[in-house]
Amino acid sequence: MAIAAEAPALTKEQMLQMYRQMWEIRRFDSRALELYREGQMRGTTHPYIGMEAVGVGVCTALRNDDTITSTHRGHGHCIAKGGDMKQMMAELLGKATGYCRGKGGSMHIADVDRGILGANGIVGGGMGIATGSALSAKLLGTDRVSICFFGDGALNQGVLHEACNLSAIWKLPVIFVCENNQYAMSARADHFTSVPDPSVRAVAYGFPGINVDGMEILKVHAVASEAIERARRGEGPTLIVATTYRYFGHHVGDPLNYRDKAEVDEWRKKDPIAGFKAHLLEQGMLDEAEAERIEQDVVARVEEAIEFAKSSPDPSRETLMEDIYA
Ligand SMILES: Cc1ncc(C[n+]2csc(CCOP(=O)(O)OP(=O)(O)O)c2C)c(N)n1
Ligand SMILES: [Mg+2]
Repeated sequence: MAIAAEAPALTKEQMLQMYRQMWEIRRFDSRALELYREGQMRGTTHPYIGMEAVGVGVCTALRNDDTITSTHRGHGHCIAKGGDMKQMMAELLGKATGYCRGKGGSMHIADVDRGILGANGIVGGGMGIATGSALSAKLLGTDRVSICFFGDGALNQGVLHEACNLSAIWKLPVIFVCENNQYAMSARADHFTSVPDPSVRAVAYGFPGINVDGMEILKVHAVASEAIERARRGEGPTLIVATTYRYFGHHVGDPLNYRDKAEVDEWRKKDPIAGFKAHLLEQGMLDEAEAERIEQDVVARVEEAIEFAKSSPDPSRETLMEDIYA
């Protein structure tokens, strides 16, 4: 699939919102790591830091009624789709005001009213759900689309084959977005996937596949917009592979003994937030003072979310058996 010659026009307001959201994700996950290390959070957390351009680039092209399925590394997708940082942080701290009333933690955050069908601790777990959501959109006669975010580590889950084939046959409005951060836990993608660019697999299903630089938000947005419009027109799925990188370990306790610092430093030079800021400055859409104001505002909003979470009550004993499905 060729990238549209002309990327869809984004207003200054939309561009600044994208910039702000990338900062929100980075700050939220940085603080989540700290809270975990301070012993204030149980479970674990998987930071999305470094990958912000993918979630925000894709979700900016969506409507509120469009749906997304997410992964174990889901905070970025949730913020990008309009999730509430206070309820997210409360969930991370196990509080009754959290998205799952404190019983789900980092990997189960969902907000159906905003089309966020849930993070998922099962690698590849969102694929069937996203395809089902697209099927419902079609059966109901809506033009809503469904995004399935997944990692390179999920590329070889059998359900991906089933989801791709079925959605192609039925021309379902689903876009498979592989976030290829090149590692699944400590395993390098080239150790477990036979092709260097997995987007070529789309050929086997008869729909478009494209690889995009996942560190460049405008490129991600352009490719996602085209795939989304195609799906809305009833022309079926697209596979997007966004090449990206996670700056930190797989999760908070990762010893990171499988990649060297030089590699990380190379990727950090392509930082998605710094790159987009440079673009906005060059275009005259942002100046240093405004950038500073946005960053400080984001810092304050994340601290508010933490305060909200800390001051919220724990779930009560009486609710122990509520919301239990299995
Ligand atoms: C079905 C299943 N198998 C294995 C795991 C353990 N596991 C959790 S995350 C992960 C790696 C996922 O890598 P990737 O999909 O590339 O996502 P990333 O962590 O890089 O964002 C694995 C193997 C799991 N949660 N579910
Ligand atoms: Mg990965």
